[in-house]
Amino acid sequence: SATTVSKRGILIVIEGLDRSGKSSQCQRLFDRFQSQGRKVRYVKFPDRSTSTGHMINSYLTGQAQQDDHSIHLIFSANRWEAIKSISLDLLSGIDVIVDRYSFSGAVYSAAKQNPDLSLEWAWSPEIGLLKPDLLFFFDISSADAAKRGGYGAERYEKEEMQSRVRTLFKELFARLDGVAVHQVDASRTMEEVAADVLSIVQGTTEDETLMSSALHKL
Ligand code: FDM
Ligand code: MG
Repeated sequence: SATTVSKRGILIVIEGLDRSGKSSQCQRLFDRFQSQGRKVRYVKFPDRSTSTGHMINSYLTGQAQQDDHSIHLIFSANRWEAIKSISLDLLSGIDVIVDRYSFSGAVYSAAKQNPDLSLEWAWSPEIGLLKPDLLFFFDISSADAAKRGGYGAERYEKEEMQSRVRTLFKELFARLDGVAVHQVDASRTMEEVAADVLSIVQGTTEDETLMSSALHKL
């Protein structure tokens, strides 16, 4: 007459620069989990399919202009509108793999060098979102990243910007309490990176707590 309580899913986040291989590794991990029979969902931020996502897409492709603060909050809203569904999935035992999250949100905006937009300010709207159970930072120099086929035409896809983003990622991770980061050397081959990611994922035991905790202030 034992009651079976199914374990919740784990929230895995991969962060990094453009061209660091995040999306390929998320896809690999997703396929791997599926082939193991795990229930898994893949989420990418920004989610360009929603109405906030349309605004973000127009901004990134240069079709629309936005105040720096305003677009920042829209990126954050794009996560907040998804978080209920993510937490319900986690509670029902689905693992969720997330390609970019709050950390990108804070550092890309802070990297714009708008003196009114500090890293602290940029982090604030993320407070209260779910904390990842497992956080990866794919580290690659902006020069090595640029060698991978060059940057595209979207806003932020410039080497100078990417280099500031990389510095800010490291600053943010150093300053955040209670968020453990697994830094992965993303300049290596897909296979080497995948092997690293997998060994870290396999070494992670499911959290016994019912829900993951929240992101806190800087
Ligand atoms: N980006 C991404 C932000 O500026 N804020 C955010 O909150 C997020 C999630 O948008 F340059 C930036 C990072 C990148 C651009 O992301 C589009 P993708 O991963 O290249 O689609
Ligand atoms: Mg991109």
